[in-house]
Amino acid sequence: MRKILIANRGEIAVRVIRACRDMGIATVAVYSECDRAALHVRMADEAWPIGPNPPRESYLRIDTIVDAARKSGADAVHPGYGFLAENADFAAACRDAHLIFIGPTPEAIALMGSKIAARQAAIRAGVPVVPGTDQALGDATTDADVLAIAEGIGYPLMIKAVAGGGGKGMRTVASPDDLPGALRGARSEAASAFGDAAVYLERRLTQPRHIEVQLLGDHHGTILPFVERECSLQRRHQKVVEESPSLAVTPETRHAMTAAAAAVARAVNYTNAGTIEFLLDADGTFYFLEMNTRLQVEHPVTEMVTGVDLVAWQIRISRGEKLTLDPASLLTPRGHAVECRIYAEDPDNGFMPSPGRITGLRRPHGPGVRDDGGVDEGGEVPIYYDPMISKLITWGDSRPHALARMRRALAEYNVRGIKTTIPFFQWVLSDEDFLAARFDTSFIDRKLAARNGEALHAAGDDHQELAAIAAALSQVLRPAANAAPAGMATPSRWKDSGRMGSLR
Ligand code: MV4
Repeated sequence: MRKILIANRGEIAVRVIRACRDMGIATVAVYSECDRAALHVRMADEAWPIGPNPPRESYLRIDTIVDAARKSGADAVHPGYGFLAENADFAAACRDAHLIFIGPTPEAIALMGSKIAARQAAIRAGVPVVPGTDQALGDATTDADVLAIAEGIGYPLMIKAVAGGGGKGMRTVASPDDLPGALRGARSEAASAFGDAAVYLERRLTQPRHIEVQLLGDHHGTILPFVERECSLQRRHQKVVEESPSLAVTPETRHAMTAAAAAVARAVNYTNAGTIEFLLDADGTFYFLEMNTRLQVEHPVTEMVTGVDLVAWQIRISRGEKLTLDPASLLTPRGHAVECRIYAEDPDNGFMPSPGRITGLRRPHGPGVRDDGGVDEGGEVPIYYDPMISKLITWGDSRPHALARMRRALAEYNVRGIKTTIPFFQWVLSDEDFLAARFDTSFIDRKLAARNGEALHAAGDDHQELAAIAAALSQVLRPAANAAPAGMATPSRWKDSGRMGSLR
């Protein structure tokens, strides 16, 4: 494998380019019109235009992207996450064009794309699922049928789209009275979002944690699970903070949950990187939820506690190499890692997108800090795509250590020209329930509701501004005390001065 086309943009395209460079593989970027000068384009060895800004006309164009791969002489395609990453037709189109799709087979993508088929695979593997329907409820199922099925499951329950996932098209139903209306709403939403009106029912767990297990599968029958990620902190079904390991997972639960995840993957002959999502109840019981057949946004926290480069392994697996990782070490976290997804959004204004030019950018560095960014200073955050500008990940030898480093890194982070969710994370990272790891999937909504719209204060920004003003004023007001010694005022003399030398 000599050249890989990355069918994506932003930080994940940059992440994949970095893995390719580490491995001596050439890279091809693709870009829409507004992305022609984007960071991923400038970092790749070559770049091909794929159309206008709307995703449907560029990053979702299977034909154009496969064409770019062929013309550029790429041997393989990495889809990143989002866009075409879980599109079985794209994976098949790559295969048909003799391009290696760096991900699972089209069959595995299609199978797990049906959330009912995924549930059935889990049941076959002997893995617990939330009580619910094991058949899709199509248009032919009447309200009376559904009410009868619901009676057997119990309330509250959830209506979920068979073709959905990630919370899209979900409805909670508290009582039989609400069922017909919710059913109609869920079906029409599913039909317009996924082109498939089929739904299914699940008993709703009230305050579960959202825990997931990363795994890798090679083409020689080996499937290896990794220590879990805790992803309970979500807003509108978007994860905001992730960490590994989870403080809610005991060694016994870890053992059972990772074995269950591997069993589900084995039941569908899964290859490449994938993630099994579970709900974890307060009593320690866990239930299979769904499988994501892609590399996930939050993969770095797993990399930080296991030392494994997941993207590099995706590439090796797709070249036919065997997984030679030590299974036990993947289940034994070294320290603790946490990730904050930095968005170009205004947390004081309902998390409204805040697109525009990044006029100033200081990124955090130092021990235990990793910043997976997708934009540079001077770069634009377009309105057309997900406004995540960076993922900030910190590592420490304990959870408090990782969190202290996250607070340090967030304070160093300085983004000018657009609003970001950094103040929101500073607030979350000062919450005593969060610090004690006392949370579930309702945490963010509850805390935001309790806050009642009170502004999040961007303390870091103000301090920096004040410090700059103070420094300038001290120069103006006390010229004698701060003046350079005589003869050092001209730039040429300054450059050669002994004082400058001592600063080097
Ligand atoms: C659930 C659930 C409770 N009970 N299913 C949301 C994302 C998608 N992957 C599945 N999700 C959930 N499914 C049952 N049977 C809770 C979630 C859930 C959630 C629900 C409401 C608000 C925030 C949430 C965060 C994570 C998971």
